[in-house]
Amino acid sequence: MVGTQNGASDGRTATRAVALVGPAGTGKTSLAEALLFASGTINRQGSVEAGSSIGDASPEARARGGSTEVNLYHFDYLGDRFALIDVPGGPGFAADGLAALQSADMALVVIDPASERASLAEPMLRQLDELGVPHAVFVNKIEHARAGGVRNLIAELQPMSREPLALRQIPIREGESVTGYVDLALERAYRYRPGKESERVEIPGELLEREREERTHLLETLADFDDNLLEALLMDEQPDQAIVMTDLAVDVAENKVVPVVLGSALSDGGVHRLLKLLRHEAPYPAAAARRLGVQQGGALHVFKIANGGAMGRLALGRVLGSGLGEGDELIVGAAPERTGSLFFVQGDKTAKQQAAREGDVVAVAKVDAARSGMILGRKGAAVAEAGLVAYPPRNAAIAITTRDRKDDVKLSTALHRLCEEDPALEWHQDDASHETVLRGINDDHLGVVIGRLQRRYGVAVDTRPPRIAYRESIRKPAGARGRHKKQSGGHGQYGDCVIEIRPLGRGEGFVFEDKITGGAIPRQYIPAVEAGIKDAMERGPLGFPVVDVAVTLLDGSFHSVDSSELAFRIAGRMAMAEALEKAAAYLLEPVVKVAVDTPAGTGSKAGSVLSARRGQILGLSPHPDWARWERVEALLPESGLHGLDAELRSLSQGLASFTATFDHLAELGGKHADEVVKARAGEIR
Ligand SMILES: Nc1nc2c(ncn2[C@@H]2O[C@H](COP(=O)(O)OP(=O)(O)OP(=O)(O)O)[C@@H](O)[C@H]2O)c(=O)[nH]1
Ligand SMILES: [Mg+2]
Repeated sequence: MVGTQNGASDGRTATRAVALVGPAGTGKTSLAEALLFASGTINRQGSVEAGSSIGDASPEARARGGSTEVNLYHFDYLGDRFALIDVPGGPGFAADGLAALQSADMALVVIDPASERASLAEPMLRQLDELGVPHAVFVNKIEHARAGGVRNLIAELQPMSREPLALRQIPIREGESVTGYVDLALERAYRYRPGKESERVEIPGELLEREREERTHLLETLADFDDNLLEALLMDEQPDQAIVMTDLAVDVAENKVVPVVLGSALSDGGVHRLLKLLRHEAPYPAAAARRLGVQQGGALHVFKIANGGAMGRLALGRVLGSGLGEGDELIVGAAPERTGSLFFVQGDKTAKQQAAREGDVVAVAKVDAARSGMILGRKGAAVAEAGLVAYPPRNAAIAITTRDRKDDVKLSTALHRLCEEDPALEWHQDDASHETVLRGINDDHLGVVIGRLQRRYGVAVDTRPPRIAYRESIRKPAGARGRHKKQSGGHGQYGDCVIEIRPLGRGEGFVFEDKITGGAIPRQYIPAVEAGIKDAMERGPLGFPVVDVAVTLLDGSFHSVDSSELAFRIAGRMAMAEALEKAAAYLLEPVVKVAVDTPAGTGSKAGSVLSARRGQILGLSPHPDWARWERVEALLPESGLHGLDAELRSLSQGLASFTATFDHLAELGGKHADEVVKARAGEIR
């Protein structure tokens, strides 16, 4: 049933959207596949590893064996409809679909059971708290959990969450592996059956005590928000099952507790249980609509623009507040636009729909002005931007050149489209180096983007590290004369100037002083001399732009017929080039300030990496906001950023990230400088 046009429906028929989030490789795409299978939506469970999953269908994702972009799915379960938003966990790809979190009704943070990897989940737990999105933790790959592992895991996770974690299940072990679980709310035990719903079994005798202890803990957590339950516990009464279930649903919806459940996406462990949890506990979209400030009349929250599919440009978004039909009017920016075709997305398949119901996640054609992050209102409803999610910094850059110059226009169109759909990507034409520079989160990210560029748009490109903005300055004053004189045929050329140059303080730039007296150079030619001087400064003796120099124009001469602006410009350039040669030029390199965030215990290793890259460590301290993290700050030559991301991640289970901002220019001498100058000479030749 489609919600009414003039307001939200009662909500119970609305589709609920669940985001699967969490670290790379924990099994989100596998879990989506398992949910589709367990709900009867597909009759064969594909696998990421075998390349047969519904999600990760793009060649880039298949090649990588992990998600490179958000996957969307939908399914019905016992008459309820759900949309799944499977957000990649790989650091280079996690920005894709992040915006979708804002309108999701619930997020499942999928993690693996090893407690030493728990801190990988911290950034996401923090972000969900920040956004106020109700969430649960799904501990996947539970068959691999070590004895006592779940207990340790909870202890590690709790400090990372603003809300109390509520362990809902405890594992049943047989030998080395976990074969089932005890549900603490229902007080029932289940044994996993691969490919099927679990079967009910007796609670194993040796687990009874642990079950009682953990159940008490769960009830106490719930009692913090329910006085009646608290009273029952104080009176030593067994609370009614219905009360416990209602409390759980309410507390999750209000983001007061974070349930933790266990399972295995590959062997269907706990997946039916998870479906039931979603059915009973996932909030309806009215709450998300309120969170985003969607007014009466409904709206579409656009979380991504997709250009890659057969249908051309599509706005992916969530329908809030009411249903949406093809041809409905949406306010995009200030102007109304009619929606084109509507599609449901299942992995890489799109199916055309006449109408979407409240809560659906849809792909909409023709809303050309829509951008990721916009909330498109209906019938004059307020239009807003959803507050921006925090995208990771762009720490990798490459310079791109087309193999065939004829492809240059195609390249810029393609880059425009790629950046439109991927907000973590940015490209620009660098004025100084005349390079097309693409910036992304890390090398992994850029590698996938280059693959996409070639596959989708057929543009073959070469890539290399972008040039570093080296500069040069001078150590001592010098003087020179520039005289340009040419007598060829009729009109000659004559320009002549004498200058003196001296070093300025760092950051003072360029100063030009005119001390010409008695008309040695006529007024109208003086700007031309200055222009010539600036020409020469574009490439100093070492091959780089010259900074922090004062130039004084002292003297000169002119010819009443042959002098011209051009002649004086050439004279100015000659004088400056010669003066710079004499002034002991030296190299300056850009230095950035970096802040590396890394899990506790890896900070000093990160510091060594920075030192080895000529970094100067400013400090190592606990992270200001995150419980088990450290922050290392340092000044680092910009050249040291190349490959830094990969090196830091390799020492931190892929987790360290950093920000870098330009700080200052610093003198570079010795063999490093020689190498830079030599490489530059090679380029100029
Ligand atoms: N043993 C075991 N392996 C699993 C389970 N779930 C997923 N895997 C494996 O873990 C690997 C990663 O699974 P994915 O589903 O691609 O993980 P993901 O979380 O989507 O990863 P990203 O998209 O990179 O963030 C694959 O090789 C899966 O086969 C599970 O329950 N048990
Ligand atoms: Mg995935």
